[in-house]
Amino acid sequence: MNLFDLTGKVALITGGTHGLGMAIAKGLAKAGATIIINDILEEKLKNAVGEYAQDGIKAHAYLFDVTREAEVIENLARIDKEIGPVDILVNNAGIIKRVPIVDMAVADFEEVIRIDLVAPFIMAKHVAKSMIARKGGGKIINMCSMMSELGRNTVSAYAAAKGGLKMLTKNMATEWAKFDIQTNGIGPGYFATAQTAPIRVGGHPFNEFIISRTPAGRWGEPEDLQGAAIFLAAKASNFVNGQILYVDGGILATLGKAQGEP
Ligand code: NAP
Ligand code: GCO
Repeated sequence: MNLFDLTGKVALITGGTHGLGMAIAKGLAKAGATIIINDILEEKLKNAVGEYAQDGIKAHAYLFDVTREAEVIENLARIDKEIGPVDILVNNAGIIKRVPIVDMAVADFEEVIRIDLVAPFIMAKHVAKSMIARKGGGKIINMCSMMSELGRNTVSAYAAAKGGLKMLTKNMATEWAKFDIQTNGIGPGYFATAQTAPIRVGGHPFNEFIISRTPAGRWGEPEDLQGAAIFLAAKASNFVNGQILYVDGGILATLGKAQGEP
């Protein structure tokens, strides 16, 4: 249905060299978008372009750090010239550090905030500026998290960033909706990627905890996010603003079940 057709649209997915970003980029490509990815490591970009090509997708790769505003401005200008203006921005790049608050170095806390909250601000600020100037509207999708709503031991910096990103999403929506720019978030539950591998594989007890805490009874697979991403990137969501669409297998819907409960 053309409500979900992205043909002719240019989509920039930050950190789209693997994990959720790559799955989202492949989904947007399937819907017709031209795909642009970025990363901070040349090698990862090169490998990713090859992986996209195996799926018949031409991924345009740009090497820059989303936390450095000068690099963002320079590369957005290059993208404009070489590919075309960005119609869809997915603020996907992110890190996590799992350290109890009392043991966490301030520098580590600040690094997580910089990449997971300040960088989406920098990226969206400059993409929206261009969208407003072109009077063509656009779509901005911020990768939120269960930690936009819930706390968990050892992820204070990440939760502060993702909670902030939820509210930043609402503010972006407030300021930019009048320019026909829809800003929303996707809130994944627990997904099987490199980021969660340390708490999921090798018999880690958190694996069973998540399976029991998730009504769907499993970890998310990156492809589970493609439908939500296409919806929020397409005409179908033109009157949706400032919403966080949780794709979590039901985690946020339930208190969970007691030991031994069916
Ligand atoms: P991931 O496997 O760790 O991938 C994160 C990506 O961001 C990597 O490609 C990484 O590049 C890139 N990146 C990090 N810092 C960057 C920077 N300064 N500039 C440019 N790129 C940078 O994470 P994921 O699991 O796919 O998650 C993707 C997003 O979804 C993150 O925002 C994460 O917080 C969020 N999320 C994940 C889950 C989950 O369960 N996995 C759930 C909810 C939300 P390098 O590999 O080169 O460092
Ligand atoms: C953690 C996980 C989570 C997931 C995700 C959940 O340590 O709790 O890494 O933070 O990445 O954000 O939605």
